Amino acid sequence: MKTIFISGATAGFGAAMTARFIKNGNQVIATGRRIERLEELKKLYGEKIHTIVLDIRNASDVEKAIAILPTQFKNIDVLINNAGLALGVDSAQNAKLSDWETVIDTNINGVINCTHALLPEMVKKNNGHIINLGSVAGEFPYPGGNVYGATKAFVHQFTLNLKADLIGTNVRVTCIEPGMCETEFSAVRFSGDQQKAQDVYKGMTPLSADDIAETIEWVMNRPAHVNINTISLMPTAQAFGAFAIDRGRA
Ligand code: NDP
Ligand code: 8X3
Repeated sequence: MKTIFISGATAGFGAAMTARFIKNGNQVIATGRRIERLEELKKLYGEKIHTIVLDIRNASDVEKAIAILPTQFKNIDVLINNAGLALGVDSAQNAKLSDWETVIDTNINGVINCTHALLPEMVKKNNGHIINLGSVAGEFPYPGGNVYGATKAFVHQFTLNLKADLIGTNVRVTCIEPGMCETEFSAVRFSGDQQKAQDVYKGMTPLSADDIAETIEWVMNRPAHVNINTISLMPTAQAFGAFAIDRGRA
């Protein structure tokens, strides 16, 4: 039985992980900003879950929430830095600065806030696993990916740099880097426009949130001497494109 802290358990990957991990005998600290969704999770999972209304962008709120965990949930085995978002697909020259700031604040500051709050205790007890949600967008550029992809490149490199620092301990670190997966991600990216969000997955089979949860469960349950550094996965129906060439102005 593991105690697993999940940022962003109110939707998508986080909700799928919560369901799968509890079903398979673990307990979960589920966090997110939407209180009504957290209340639903509490109703569903009872004593197996501790819910916290938490905006991971706020470092002192993160620290406080961890400091006052109930005894049953204090001994955290796994931190899953899952909460994150993209806003828009505008070209960099047309993007809103406030959107970029929100994405950086969530995908970078949120990850370092949770990591900073939980890592020292993992090192002290010489046991723990930090699993970060990167993206194929952190490796492969695409139009409109600008700051979102850059934050995921941060997550990738931060994971590997943690691994470098953690040599000599039993603390493990992993970056999971999915491609297209149908969750609320696109609805958030398109500011609630459900039609645009659905069109992203039209005519193809995307990954499901449970595909990601199952992969993370596998990573988490490797023997203690095995560290999975990164996993990149995408739908069979997704692939890479050719370079774009500007031929109009020669
Ligand atoms: P969803 O939009 O379905 O879920 C995102 C979760 O993050 C929600 O639970 C949301 O909860 C939480 N969240 C967002 N901002 C904050 C915040 N400031 N503080 C706390 N929680 C927050 O997206 P996915 O499940 O698809 O995405 C999960 C992760 O996977 C993200 O990091 C995303 O970038 C990454 N990813 C997604 C892919 C996809 O195609 N879906 C592919 C590759 C990576 P609430 O709103 O209640 O706070
Ligand atoms: C989300 C996947 O391809 O929309 O990280 O950027 S993608």
